[in-house]
Amino acid sequence: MQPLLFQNDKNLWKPDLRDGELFYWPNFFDHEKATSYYQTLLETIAWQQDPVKVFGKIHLQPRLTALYSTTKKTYSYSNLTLKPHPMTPILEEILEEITAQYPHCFNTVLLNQYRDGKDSNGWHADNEKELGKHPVIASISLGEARFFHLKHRTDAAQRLKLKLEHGSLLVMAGAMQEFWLHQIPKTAQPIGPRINLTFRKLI
Ligand code: MD6
Ligand code: FE
Repeated sequence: MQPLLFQNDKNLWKPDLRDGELFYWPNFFDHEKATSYYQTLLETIAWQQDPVKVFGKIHLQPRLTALYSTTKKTYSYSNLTLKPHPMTPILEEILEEITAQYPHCFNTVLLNQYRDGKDSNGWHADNEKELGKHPVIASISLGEARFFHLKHRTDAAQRLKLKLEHGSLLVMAGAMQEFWLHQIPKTAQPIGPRINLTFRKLI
């Protein structure tokens, strides 16, 4: 582990990475608040499981998703076009808390629900045109902790694994989406659900 810096009473871990910026606050929300958000989101978000095409074959995505936005713009990724739901008060509240820590004009949130260890999210970068050149993405994790893997696209020595804890905030910025890939791998552990919210700015 690299050293911890302190900012606004919350531990910040900021590794010195080549070609990108990553910020991680493990205890962004206290346990009780994180649990309350987790329960509400599990019950109230319009979760869906979308089909995706992988090597020409149609599968269901190995997780549930939902898109919420202050705009009516659609968001396309993995050959999918998602039409957003309007933002809800709880999502607005989480968004305000994030921007108090990391000011940025996020307008859209993509939610993922990993129902158990078999659900996953394969190697990808969030580099869709609608996000602009060097997007800032803020990610909240709730529920079961899962490993998050990062690897540089061309420099095999640059790899990173971190455990995304209940109530944590991760921000990726700078050239991260241009030069790095990330994933949530499957795990054989018998584990419960995890919810992830990634706030973005759709242009
Ligand atoms: C997840 N997160 O944590 C998936 N992408 O379940 C992401 O794919 C992600 O956490 C961009 C920025 C932050 C993220
Ligand atoms: Fe991502």
